[in-house]
Amino acid sequence: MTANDAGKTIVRCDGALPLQLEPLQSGLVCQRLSVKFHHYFAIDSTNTRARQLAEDGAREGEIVIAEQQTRGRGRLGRIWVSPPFVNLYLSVVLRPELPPVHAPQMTLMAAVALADTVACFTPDPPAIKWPNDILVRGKKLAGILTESSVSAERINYVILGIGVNINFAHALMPEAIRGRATSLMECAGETVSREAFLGRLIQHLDRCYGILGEAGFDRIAPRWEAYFNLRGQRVRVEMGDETLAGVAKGIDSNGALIVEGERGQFHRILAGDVVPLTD
Ligand code: BT5
Repeated sequence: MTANDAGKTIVRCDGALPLQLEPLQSGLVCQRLSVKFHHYFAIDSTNTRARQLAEDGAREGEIVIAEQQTRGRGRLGRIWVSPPFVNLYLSVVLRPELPPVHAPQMTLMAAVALADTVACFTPDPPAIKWPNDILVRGKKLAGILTESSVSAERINYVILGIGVNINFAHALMPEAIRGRATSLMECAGETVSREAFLGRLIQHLDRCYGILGEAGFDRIAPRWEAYFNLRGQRVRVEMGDETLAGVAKGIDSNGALIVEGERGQFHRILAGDVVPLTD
């Protein structure tokens, strides 16, 4: 286990233990990912560290994982709340042989793997909110932050950042997210082993990534659509200063969201936040 300097200042939660990664790693059987963990007690952001490793030549399947993040990131400079020892914060280095235009498919592939894993641990079915949220009972349980380095013809690397609330008690969530967030423990009514979840997640990622590489996105898309519960519903899409309203139709072959506008025109959304409309 490696621990950076920041790790020395961490405050241990009551009875909380660091992840036991050695036994987990020896039990993993992966086809595509040759898993290697870089384990930190505390780090600013696992995505930032994974980027540095990828720039330095890290191999596909190297995973930065931390017990706590001091500057966990969401999209567009948002914060990912990352308290110590209760959740999972990890970033996987991938080097897909895909044209850059297909980079967004990686987020959707990861969302399927994550939803498949969540489904093993909670009685309530997970849903995917395009493009990167996993919801249970309408509340956010996990998020994905994908960051890519691309050149004109190829993807150099993709950092797949995943945050999952595992044993995050509702009462301990900051007020800003309490009304909209949940955790596996809150859904399942009991604590969940972080190692068990991580092991399943890596197996599902290995499988979905293999399918994407060998059979293409056409095999992943129906799995994604099965978790997408906003098809046919009126939504508002917020894209920075721009907003549009319409009916969510599903995704296209590159993972863009298709929304039918008020006058019947179709919009391809590449990035944004989707808000269901009830009226
Ligand atoms: C995301 O962004 O959902 C991507 C989250 C990715 C986090 C992982 S952790 C490992 C890796 N390293 C990083 O630094 N990041 C990745 P977005 O869709 O922009 O959602 C961010 C919003 O989710 C925030 O503005 C809050 O409203 C909410 N949020 C923040 N922390 C949360 C939490 N722990 N659980 C549920 N919701 C949260």
